[in-house]
Amino acid sequence: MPAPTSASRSASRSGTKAAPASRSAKSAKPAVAKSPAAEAPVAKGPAPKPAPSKSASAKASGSRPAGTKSSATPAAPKTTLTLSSKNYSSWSLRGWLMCRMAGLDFAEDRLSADDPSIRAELLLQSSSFLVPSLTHEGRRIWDTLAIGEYLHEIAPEAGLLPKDQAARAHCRSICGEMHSGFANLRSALPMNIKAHHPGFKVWTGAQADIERILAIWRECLKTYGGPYLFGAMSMADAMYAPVCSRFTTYDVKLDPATKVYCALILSHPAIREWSAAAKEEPDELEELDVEF
Ligand SMILES: N[C@@H](CCC(=O)N[C@@H](CS)C(=O)NCC(=O)O)C(=O)O
Repeated sequence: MPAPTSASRSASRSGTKAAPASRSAKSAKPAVAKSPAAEAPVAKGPAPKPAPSKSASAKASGSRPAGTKSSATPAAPKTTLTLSSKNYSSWSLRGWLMCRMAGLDFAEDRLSADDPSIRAELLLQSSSFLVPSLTHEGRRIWDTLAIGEYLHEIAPEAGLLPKDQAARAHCRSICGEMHSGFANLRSALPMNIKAHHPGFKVWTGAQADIERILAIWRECLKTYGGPYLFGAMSMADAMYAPVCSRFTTYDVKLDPATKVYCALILSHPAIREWSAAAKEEPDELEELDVEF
């Protein structure tokens, strides 16, 4: 079982909460349904199709054809995505964005990491303490890559993975690299949407991670023509979205192509919605709010 992250340890010690203690189970509507490019600085390339499969939306939301008797149609199990702080939890953002891209009709189940009873509940939902964790049709899926792969299976038309086999393999490779790597970037530049540190001094180890990420982006944008990493929006953009937020928070210098890509991601309606909610979060985690 993984040890709690510094964020959760900090929350326990400081008594602050990473998210409201009460659950805010909001119904989430697909935000990627509209053409994201239409509202983004670079408007080319196809928008991801959100059209959820029956399995992904109608069944999940428990909807049934008008006129049918409720007794004849048992309510479908609720679809929920368990998350923690929208300001600090980069993995929550990735999982949430993927669910939106897949057009999933889900409720958010936001848990505070510092309450023992809530942590016990989280443990029931995922065999790790980690978020995000998706509950869909009575199945529990945790770990962001597993969630992304599952969403691709239930809503293949949403394009979380590219159609072309070579591009799909490339996409999985860079998602995997994000999932298992860049530890220096994560620890030195933690996601903190509310914060801004102009002139932030990046240490060498984190700078090497930044260079690698920028090289990945440049290669994708050149190979697939943008505006997203694989042309249309894919799982890879969700995996790297928190990096765009970190680059803004810590004032990381970017070349024109990667700057345009970051602006595209950060101006996406779903990301804007997430960031607005993050900024509304009242609580702060001291360890992640150090003065630089
Ligand atoms: N490999 C996991 C990483 C998830 C992760 O580290 N989540 C953090 C939040 S960003 C977490 O749940 N930490 C435990 C805690 O805060 O108690 C995934 O891909 O989902």
